[in-house]
Amino acid sequence: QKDPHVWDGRSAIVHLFEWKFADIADECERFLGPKGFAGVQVSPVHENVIISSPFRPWWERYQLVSYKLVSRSGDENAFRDMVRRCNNVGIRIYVDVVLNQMSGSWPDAHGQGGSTADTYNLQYPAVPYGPGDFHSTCTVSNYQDPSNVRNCELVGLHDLNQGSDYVRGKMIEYLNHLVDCGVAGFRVDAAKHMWPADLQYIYSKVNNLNTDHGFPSGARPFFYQEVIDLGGEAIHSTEYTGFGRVTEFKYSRDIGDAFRGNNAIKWLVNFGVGWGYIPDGDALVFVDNHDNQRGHGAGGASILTYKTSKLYKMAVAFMLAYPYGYPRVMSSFSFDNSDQGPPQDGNGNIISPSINADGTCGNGWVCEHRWRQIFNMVGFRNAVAGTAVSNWWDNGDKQISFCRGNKGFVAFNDEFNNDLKQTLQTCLPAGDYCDVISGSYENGSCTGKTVTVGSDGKAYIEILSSADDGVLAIHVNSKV
Ligand code: QV4
Ligand code: CA
Repeated sequence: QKDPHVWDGRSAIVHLFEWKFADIADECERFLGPKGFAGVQVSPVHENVIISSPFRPWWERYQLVSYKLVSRSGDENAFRDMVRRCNNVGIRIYVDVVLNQMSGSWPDAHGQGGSTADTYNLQYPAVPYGPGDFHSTCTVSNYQDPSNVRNCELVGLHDLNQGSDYVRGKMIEYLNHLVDCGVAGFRVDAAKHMWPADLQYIYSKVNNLNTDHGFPSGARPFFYQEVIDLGGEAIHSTEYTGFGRVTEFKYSRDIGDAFRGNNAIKWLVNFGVGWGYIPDGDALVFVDNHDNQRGHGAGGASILTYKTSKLYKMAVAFMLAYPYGYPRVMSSFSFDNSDQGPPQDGNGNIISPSINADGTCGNGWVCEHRWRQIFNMVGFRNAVAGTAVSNWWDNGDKQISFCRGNKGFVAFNDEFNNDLKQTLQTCLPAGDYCDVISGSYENGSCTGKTVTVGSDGKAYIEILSSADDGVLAIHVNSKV
């Protein structure tokens, strides 16, 4: 259950954080499919408590009232329509599922679908769950004690007992409902706060993927689990890698530190397992996620986000160029404070992104996935699939380059005051190539810099420290 079941030649997913289903369906057809993305992680799809103070924060979606498919992103019909339209153009859907808990305690709790709950007395009639389905109301406070982490409440969120047959049964039913809709898999929220054996049991009972949506018969759903393991705690990622992938948070922290200049990027030569991370095939990797881009979760000041755009684009380009883990690109809405919900009107309806003439987003949406330097590197990753890193070069500090077989070449200048001006081995066949960072290769011509590779595979590479971007990337599909 570590295989994302993507179309051939595709290899990166994007988290369309808080997007509405109808907008995701459009985005699959008009952008993600044509650009070669492999899938979308959608925000939680179950019915959540509507929170009005603070006004409709993004995090209300992690507080459940029921497993009905109704939220600010849309209802079940909209969800089913999105999954079908995305699958048709080669974009898989992965749902963020919350199995650890229901909601915290809120007066007069109700959801988008009209379900209500008496959260103080652990009554969730729309599932139904009652007091006997929960752990005690102790607080998660000691990360050296696995029982405390797993059997107590995370920030006051009422903690379900996944050891109970009834509770597991409800979760399996929920996941099967989503499989029936045509999803390819799941991000499992707060997996660290559940016992590995309980999760393994639940995953094993989920149906094979729906063959009506183009999955081969016998395909098992993909599970990637949110386990924050930066070391120093009692619970380890490896407790979960036997039955699914795990989010590698060390990667997110360390790639931020590297491109921020705290740790010279020459050390990225053995990034991944060489840095003590979980095995390649077990890892789901990212530069930032919806939590740590706003100071929640893990990573603190190391994390790069859209707000530090030049370094961010370099880190994302490295993630997509370097073969370790399965990459997830973050796509955000812009925010000033960490509670702020997505662009919304006074009634709490989410406002759709608008698309500008240059392809970027408006209406408060950042859409990092529509930044040329990012989506073109998704194309790079697809072009170099199956090749290894070779001909690593560095200047002993913060300038590096490497080849991916004879299919792609990438260089980075992370020095704030020094230009990169070098003749480097690119490993590509002789010819002229379009740098897909400074421009795009479109209809046979290049809108950016052109790099000339000689018959010895070498090319003169220049990245000025004053340039908009600190990366240069060429590949077999960008030959002019
Ligand atoms: C408040 C107080 C608590 C108090 C509680 C009860 O802070 O001390 O006990 O009231 O009175 C929101 C509020 C939070 C509030 C809580 C309960 O921010 O202040 O507690 O609701 O009502 C997201 C947000 C949380 C948010 C939660 C639920 O990040 O701030 O809490 O949604 O709405 C750890 C975990 C890891 C987790 C990470 C953030 O190991 O699993 O923290 N990451 C995932 C998700 C994340 C989500 C959750 C888990 C919970 O990625 O987005 O939390 O589902 O590292
Ligand atoms: Ca728990």
